[in-house]
Order: sequence, then structure tokens, then C-alpha cells
Amino acid sequence: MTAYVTRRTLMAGSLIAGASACAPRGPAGVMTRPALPAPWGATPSPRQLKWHDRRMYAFVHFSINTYTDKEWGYGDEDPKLFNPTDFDPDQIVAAAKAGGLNGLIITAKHHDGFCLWPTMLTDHCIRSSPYKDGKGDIVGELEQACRRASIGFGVYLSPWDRNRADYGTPAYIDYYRAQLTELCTRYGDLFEVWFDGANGGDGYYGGARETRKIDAPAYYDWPAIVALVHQLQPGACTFDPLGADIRWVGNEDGHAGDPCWPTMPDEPYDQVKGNSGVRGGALWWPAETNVSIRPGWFYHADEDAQVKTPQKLMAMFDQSIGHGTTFHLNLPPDRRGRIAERDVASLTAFGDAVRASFATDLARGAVASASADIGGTAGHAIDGNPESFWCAPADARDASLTLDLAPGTRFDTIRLQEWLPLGLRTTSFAIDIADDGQAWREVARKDMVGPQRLVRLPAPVSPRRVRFRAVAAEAGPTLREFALFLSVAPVTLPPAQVSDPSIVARAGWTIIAASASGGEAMLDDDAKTAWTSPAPAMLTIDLGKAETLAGFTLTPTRHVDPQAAPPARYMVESSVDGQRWSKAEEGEFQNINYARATQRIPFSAPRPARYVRLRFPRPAVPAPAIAIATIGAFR
Ligand code: FUL
Repeated sequence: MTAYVTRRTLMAGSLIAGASACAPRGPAGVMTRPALPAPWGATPSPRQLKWHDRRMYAFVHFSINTYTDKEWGYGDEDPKLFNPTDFDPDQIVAAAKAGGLNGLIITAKHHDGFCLWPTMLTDHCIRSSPYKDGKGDIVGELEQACRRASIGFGVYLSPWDRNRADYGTPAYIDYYRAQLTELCTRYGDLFEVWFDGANGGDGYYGGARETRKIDAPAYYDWPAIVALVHQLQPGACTFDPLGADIRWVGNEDGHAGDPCWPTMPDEPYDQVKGNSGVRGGALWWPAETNVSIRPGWFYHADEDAQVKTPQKLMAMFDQSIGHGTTFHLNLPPDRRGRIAERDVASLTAFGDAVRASFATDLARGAVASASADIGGTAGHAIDGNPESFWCAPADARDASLTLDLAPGTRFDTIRLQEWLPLGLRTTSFAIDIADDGQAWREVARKDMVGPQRLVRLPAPVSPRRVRFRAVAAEAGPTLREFALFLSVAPVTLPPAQVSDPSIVARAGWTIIAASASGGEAMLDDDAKTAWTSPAPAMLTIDLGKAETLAGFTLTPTRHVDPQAAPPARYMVESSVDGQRWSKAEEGEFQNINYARATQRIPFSAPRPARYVRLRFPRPAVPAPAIAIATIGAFR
């Protein structure tokens, strides 16, 4: 039969649903079609609904940091450093598409304030760079490439600006809003506008070189900024303060809670709740899972061997999209302005596996029957039509939907979607299977269906029937999709090689003094083994032979541990003879607690050294100890 309850009839229905949830009515009260039940709880806005369906898209961190080998620029960088030799927006977009990504968000301005578009609002922008003799526009060129490839386009605009003298004053807010206005009016339709939560700290600030602290909600007036975006770009979702359309998932490691409810209480963001969401929260404020394909957000040659494998990307796909969030995967272009070969290989293998796994919905052609439904909608969960859905009556809170499968149907993955305009009705559900004449056997039980839920079975099954069963629900369930797949694993890539000759090999290094034992854990390549020390932490390394060092690297533990956090600051000294020491560098690690990426700290000038002494006065966030996974050095 044809779709009876479609999105259009639903929309019409839901307008009247609040007044009378169940009474069938039509024009002038004629009983023509079944009324839909009232939505339960918070529901998404039209722009959020569209955004949920984008599922996965690329982040592109590209800026002056790509050329200074940093994660956070101080704001005093010379724009002439930005000089991509072979910027290829189509190659970047092709890499995203190879990974199955359906959109791209570019860092139009990161915390250092350098703008990738030719704005007249500041000279600290691409007009002052050698790229195309100052005539280039990275934002516009990438936007055009996205349009050519029919994928969405969005922008990241850091609220924190370490370049601006007026940062912290009302004048800067006018500047920021003017920047936003340019980005929202020059580059066609945007699907997302990204505001970064990192705010305030030390910076160049027009030469002041000082620390500035701001009270972000009061200073930025987020509701007014979000309203500006919505006025200029009605279809764009904003990320991520309270009042924005999308929230942060609470980590930069690529995993959402299981489940990750799209609803939250109407109160300031909390990282733990952000990761799980809150069942029944008043706000539809869904999470986006952001993670980089490499340890850092920007490209660093010494991370060439640490590109996430296709298997790791698939695990993150399951832990983001499969738990109800979108998957926002960062692909940092290298100094040429291209996505490096290893990243492309990993994306391609991951994208191929996703495409192969989800190419054929094995539920199509099954016979669907529901324990209860409104107007014969059972088949709508398997018709492949995103506008139709199965809808159980409001009081059928234990309703189930059974599929009689074609003989020989073999699957190991179940994909479910709820009809979001009617809210998150199902609290938990089970998947049961049965053969002819056999009783039902439960093979999975999960909380939340939501925007998208993936259920992976430990091994393929080929039952005659499979059933979705609401175990606990606030109102009779809906299913926009009940699909079955047989997964295809990504191919395994050969081990990656580090190509960077500036990295000093650690063979022959020894720790000759330290504030705690076990320091050897920092001298291997394994980011899972770590050294922990009470604060202040100190260690002295003997490199075994004299080197000319240009700087050191520190990799924090990836694992978040309340007992030990990465260090906040460093003080490094070096010595040729182990007797006389001189200071090499002192400063703050940037975004270390959240990004957990390798930090590269260049010395002001290369220096001969056989011994290096490092001091870390305190952890980056309150914790009993400091933890460090790896220490390295570069020439
Ligand atoms: C963080 C920033 O500080 C990082 O540099 C990166 O842009 C990430 C996506 O967000 O808060």
C-alpha cells in the first residue's frame, strides 16, 4: 500500500495533535485519515532534522599552524608563513567523499586569528600571504569544490582571537559579528557554523602579550550570535554553546555515550551529561562527535605513522553514528594543501567498507507486521522512504514490529531510526529472532532508538523472522527505518612509516633523575604506557650522545583518568656536560587536556645538548598526579 502516514500528513497532523491526540479528523472534521499521536518530549527543529540526516562530514583544520607545526598559534605569526605549494580543494573534497563524508567544515579562522578568506576587516589574513600573491580565498575555493561534488559546506570561526588587540572588549564582538556576517553571506548555503569553546588565555593581542580571561557567556552573548547566524543562514545549525543547535559530545576521541540522547536539560553544558545526553531533557540539543584522523587537529609530519586505521575509523563510526550522534571527522591538509596519501588510503578503506556494508538493505522485500499501528503503517519502516514511518498508537508502549524474511537472509547489523518529529518515544528496546516453529530469542537489548541506532550482532544470523520490541517506552514507538545488513570489514593497510628525518631516535636515551620511578614508559612509542608523578614533576634525560636540538615533544595519555592529568606548563633546560644547565624554553601546553595530541615545543634557537631536564609544575586540570605518555625531541 502507499505511504499513509507521510511526513506531510504528519506535519499537518502534529499541528493538531497537541489539541486532541487521537481523534481521527480531517478537513472540516471529516474523519478521513488517522490522526497522529502527540509528540513526546522535545523534538528537533527543521534545521536540526536535516542536519541529523547528514550523518557524517569532514572537519578541515588548515591554517598558519600547518606551517608552524603547532596546534594553537599565539597570534603573532607572520601571514607570509601561510604558503600552500599545491592547494587542491578538489583533492581534499575527493578524500572526504572517499571516506563517505557528506559535508565539510573549514577553519576559516582558528585561535591565532589568521583568516583564510580575503576579508577587509583585518590584514591578518590570506591577502597578506604569498598564496596566489594575496589573491587567493581558501574558504571560497573549498566551498566551490564542495558544490562541484554536491556535498555540504560549513565554517568554523574561532571566537577566541589571540591576534586582536581588542580581544576582551566590546569592539571585538562587533568585529566577530562582522566576520560572521561575511562568512554567512559570501559562500552560499552553509549547513553548520562552528563556535569553539576554547576561550581566553595568553596571546599576542596586538603586541600586549598577556593573559586575558573572559566570561564567555556574558562576553559573547551567544543567543544574539546564534540569532545572527539563523537570520543570515536559516538552514545552518550552530555548534555548541547553550542555545546553539548542536552540542559537543564531551571528548575529542570519537566516542559518544551508549546511548547519546539528543536531549539535554536547559542549563549550561556539562561534559558528562554532554556525552550521554539526558533522557527527557527539555532541549533538543543533539551531540556531534568530533575527532581527528590524526592525533593533532592540524597536520604534523611526525604524525604520519599515527593516522587512524580504517578499523579504528569504523569503531568510531559505530560509537558516534551508531549511538545517535553525527560523526565529524577531521582531515588536516599538509603543507602542500592536500590530504596526505596515508590519510586518503585509510579514508578510502573505511568508506569502501561503509559503502559495501550498507549497500543492500536485506529487510527490503520482507513482510512487516506490527502488534499495533495507526493506519497500516508497519511496512513503512522497511520501504526505504525517509518520509514514511511505522507509528504505534500512543498507548501501545510495548508494541513490536516483526519482519518475515526471505529464506536465507543473513545479517549481523541492524539499523534503526525513530521518527524524530514525534519525539524520543522508546526508552529501551530488544531485537528478537526466531526460526519457523521456534520461540523468539532475544539477541540484543539497547536504550534509545533516536536519530540512528546501529546494533551489531557478534556473528551473522539467518532467522526466518526478526522483531523490534519496545521494552520500555514513554509512548507507542515509531520507526522510520528497520534495516538489516551484512557487514563488510575494512581492508587492513600495511604499517605506516614516519617520513620525518628531524625526529631524534630515542634508542640510547636513559632517565637519570626523576620525581617518580617508571619514566621508561615515556621513551617508547606506545601512547598507552605512561609515567605518572606527583606534582611538581621533574625528569632528566641523558640522550646518550650530543645532539643539536630544535625542540621537544610531549604526548599526553589519551586515556582520561581522574587520578592523573597532563601537565599544564613546562620548563626545559639543557646541558652538554650534565653540570652546567641553561634554560631552553618555558611555557604552557595548549588545549592539552582535551586534544590529547602530541605537543611540539620549539626552542627559540637550536641548541647543542646531551642532557635535557624537564619540569612540570602542575596538572592541566585538578588531579592528584601528572601523567605523560611519551617524550621526544626534534632537530
Ligand atoms: C578545540 C580547539 O582548541 C582545537 O584546536 C580544535 O579546533 C578543536 C576542534 O576544538 O576546542
